[in-house]
Amino acid sequence: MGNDKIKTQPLAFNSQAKDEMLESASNFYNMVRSRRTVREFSDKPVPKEIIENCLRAAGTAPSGANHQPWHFAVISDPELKYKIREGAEEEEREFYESRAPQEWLNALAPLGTDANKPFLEIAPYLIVIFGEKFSFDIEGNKQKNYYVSESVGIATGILITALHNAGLATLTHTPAPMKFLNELVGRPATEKPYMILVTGYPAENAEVPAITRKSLGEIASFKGDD
Ligand code: IYR
Repeated sequence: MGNDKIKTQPLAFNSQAKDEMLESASNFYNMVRSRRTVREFSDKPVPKEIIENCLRAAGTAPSGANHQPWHFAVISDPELKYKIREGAEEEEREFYESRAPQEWLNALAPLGTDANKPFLEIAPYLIVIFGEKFSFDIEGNKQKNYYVSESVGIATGILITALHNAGLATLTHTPAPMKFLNELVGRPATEKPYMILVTGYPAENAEVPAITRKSLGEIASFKGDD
C-alpha cells in the first residue's frame, strides 16, 4: 500500500464488536458529560504523575504535518503563580473596565466572571499552553508549522478530557493579550500563548452556573439513508 519513500508500520487498531462499540461510545459520553468548567478550586495538591500522563495523552493529538506544535508549561511554583495572577488581572481589569464591548459583557454576565482571578494562585497547577509557529527539526533547522491553532486546540481538548477522566477539574482561562506569559514562563517569541488551563480539585461545595447543552439535533445534521 504505502508510498515506497516513507517508512510505514502496521496499524495497531483496537477492533471492537458492535455491542462493545455501542457500549464504549455510551460510556465515554457518560464520562465527559459530567465535565464542567470550574472557577472555584481547592489548594489540595495533585500528584504530578497524573498531570504527566494527561499531558502524554494530549501529545497524541493529530497535528499539521505531524509537527506537534505545542508546549505545555506546568506551573506549580507559588511565586510564579502569583506573578501570572498579577499579569492576568491587569489585562482583565482593562478588559472589564474598557476594552470589552457591552454585548460581550452581557454575554458573560450569566457566568459571573470579573477581573478577580484568585484561582490562579489557589489551584495547584497552571498549565500554560503554547502554540509553536515554528519548530526546530533534529538538525536544528527552523521549520514552519501548519494549522497550529487547530492542532493545539485538539491537543487541549484531549488534555481537558484526560484531566476530567482522571478526577480533576479545569478552567480554560484566556487573559488577552497573553504575551506577558512568554516572559514569565521563559518561552521563546516563536511560541504564542494559547490559554492557561487551571487544574486541580474543585473547592468543597463549588458552585457552577446552571447551564444546558444543545441537543444532538441542534448540533448535528445527518444526510443519508441509514
Ligand atoms: N478572559 C476574561 C473574559 C471571559 C471571556 C469569555 I468568551 C469567557 O467565556 C469567560 C471569560 C475572563 O477570564 O474573565
